[in-house]
Amino acid sequence: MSVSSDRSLPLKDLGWSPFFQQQLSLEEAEDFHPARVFAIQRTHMTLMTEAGEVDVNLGGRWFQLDVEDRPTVGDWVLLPSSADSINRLLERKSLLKRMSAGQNSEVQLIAANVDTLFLVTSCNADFNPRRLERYLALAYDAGVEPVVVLTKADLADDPDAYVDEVRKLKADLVVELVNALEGATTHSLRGWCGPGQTVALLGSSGVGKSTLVNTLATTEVQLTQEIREDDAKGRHTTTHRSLHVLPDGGLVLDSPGMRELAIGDVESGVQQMFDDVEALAAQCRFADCGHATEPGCAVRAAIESEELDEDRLASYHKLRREEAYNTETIAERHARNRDWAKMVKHKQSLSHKRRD
Ligand SMILES: Nc1nc2c(ncn2[C@@H]2O[C@H](COP(=O)(O)OP(=O)(O)OP(=O)(O)O)[C@@H](O)[C@H]2O)c(=O)[nH]1
Ligand SMILES: [Mg+2]
Ligand SMILES: [Zn+2]
Repeated sequence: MSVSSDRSLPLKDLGWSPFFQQQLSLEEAEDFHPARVFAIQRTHMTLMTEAGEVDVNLGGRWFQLDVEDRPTVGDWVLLPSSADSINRLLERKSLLKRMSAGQNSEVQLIAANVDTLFLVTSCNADFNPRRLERYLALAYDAGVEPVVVLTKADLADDPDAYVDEVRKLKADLVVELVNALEGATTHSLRGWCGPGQTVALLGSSGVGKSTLVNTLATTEVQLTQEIREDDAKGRHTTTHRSLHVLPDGGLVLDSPGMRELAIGDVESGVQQMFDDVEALAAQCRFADCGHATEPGCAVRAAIESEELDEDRLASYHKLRREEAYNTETIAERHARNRDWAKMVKHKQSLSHKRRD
């Protein structure tokens, strides 16, 4: 095991807390070192321990497990003193996940044990309230506090108009307007970056996630690149997720820009995002009201009185449908895997019997 000890930190500054400590047996506490996953590239993992950085290989057995049972960035794992592979994964405080894009969509883990999610979007063509709703549903479902960070305030004619748009999405939503290149304007973000606190940055390519990480770290830890001039789109500069320790404590997780965010298995997140619509729906005359042409529909009434936005209702329907569809797909796949595992076991026991 090779440990580079130039950056050693007490465990609690890496986010360790009683929640994790109490998961260890007495033997485990003696024989293993807790380590936090700082980056994963294919089978190569960069871990941070009290003694410094450790590189290990993620053995093949992990890839036979369900996606959710494999380590992801931000996870805590146990590392034996002698070996160069990890022993086990500790239970997570929070887990951010999405569905992969495309036909055969699968759950993908984004990050574990995150305290705050910076939803980064810029005051230009990237800005999209409907997309923000998806990101917010993801955060609410994981029980992670979302903060909408609007970058490139310095380039916009009327940056406050963007803040107003975000505030319409949900009452009490925290919004911060920054120039990610400038330390002074990002000062407001430091409140979420105290020692041992983990902040993850998510958003499209080119919005300034890595720029923000560099400014918060006060040094260039991540590569950044100019966006395309014609359509303001980024160039997918960051290619894998990684955690970074800030000089004043706090950990930030930079991630590659997302092309689209498909959601699944986040029903409660969608409900929390649209709790205003859900409250109206509870007043409809029919419990199974589709909020279309039914009499006594409180949702339609709210649209007519302009208390509720038509776009917001459409968005609610769309996210609910997508969420339900993907959740069902996940459940079906789990059932299929279970059946398959049963079949394999059965065949194995038959061949054992034959040998006996
Ligand atoms: N003027 C200004 N430029 C910014 C701001 N934030 C980011 N930029 C610029 O936007 C470009 C893209 O920034 P990055 O930090 O590489 O974007 P990213 O979100 O990390 O992009 P990916 O890694 O591709 O996902 C760079 O040229 C930055 O200098 C800002 O607040 N103001
Ligand atoms: Mg980047
Ligand atoms: Zn209704």
